[in-house]
Amino acid sequence: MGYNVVVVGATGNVGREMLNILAEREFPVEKIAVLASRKSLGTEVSFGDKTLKTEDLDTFDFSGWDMALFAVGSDATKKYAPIAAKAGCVVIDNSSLYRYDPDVPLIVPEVNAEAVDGYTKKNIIANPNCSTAQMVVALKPLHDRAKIKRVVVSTYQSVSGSGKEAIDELWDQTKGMYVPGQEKAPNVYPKQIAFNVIPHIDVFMDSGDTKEEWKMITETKKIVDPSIKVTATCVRVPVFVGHSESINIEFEDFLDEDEARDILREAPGIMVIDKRENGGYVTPIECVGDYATFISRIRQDVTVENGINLWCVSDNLRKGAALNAVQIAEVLGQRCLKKG
Ligand code: 2RA
Repeated sequence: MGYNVVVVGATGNVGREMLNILAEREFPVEKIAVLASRKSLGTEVSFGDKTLKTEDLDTFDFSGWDMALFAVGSDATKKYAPIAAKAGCVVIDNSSLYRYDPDVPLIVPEVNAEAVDGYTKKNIIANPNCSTAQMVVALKPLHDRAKIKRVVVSTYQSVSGSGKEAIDELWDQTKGMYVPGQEKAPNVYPKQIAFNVIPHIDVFMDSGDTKEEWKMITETKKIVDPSIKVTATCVRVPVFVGHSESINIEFEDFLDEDEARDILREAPGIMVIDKRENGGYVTPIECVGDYATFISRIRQDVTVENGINLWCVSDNLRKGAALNAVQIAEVLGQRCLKKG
């Protein structure tokens, strides 16, 4: 006896990865429906060895369906998630719409799986921002051992975080640098992304932070511990898939780098690759398609009493979005929607 699962936004990068991961992890699916907007109606998408035809989100009846993984923007989520939730279908939402709602659990299963139980308030569970997800997987085991006071994070985020158009822009701009007459002006981003980096993701806020930086701060507090002080600088880099982060952590108590490395080695969802030699660390190209949050460059920060620096890399379409959503579905099924 499996679950009746809907994937909303099945033709996008994240929606397709959700289907791939549901199949890879052999999630117990009784029935599956793949939905898209009218413009993508009938598009075929893969689910394991099956090919599914997308149905119309606008007319879909969510009654009788157990859970819906939403991989659409906030506007579509705002319109359709309440319809699904009201029909008794639990929504697992990848947009930012519900993340900050006190009545909606914001979940990274390796960190706060038990908070899934709170889904009943709105029949909605929120998936965190991709750059938050990989960071809190690394922070949680260290916080449990030596209570984190402050985090300073700089991100190096791939263009797939902005969607397919951004991937095409990086490709075309890079090609255009070598082929006269094929230059590609910035469109998705305000400045050229090929051979460049852009210290601006999402919109600017009055504080001078961008919304992406605000998300990392706010979501880390909600998922791990509201007492943790976080400051972030989020940067777009010319990488197709895979977000990287340089994370500086200050603790209440002293934590030795070797003990930190041992803790991370044992922590769920983490792969430590940390050798102080050429190539003894992970780069984004190597994380693509993997489930793990990779940690390298673990070392004492001797400029403060109790500091550690580390390097964190993960596939932003997987742990940063689709994998985390499927893991939430697994926890929801195991904890709350037991079948047969
Ligand atoms: C980005 N985190 O990387 C944002 C949304 N996926 O663009």
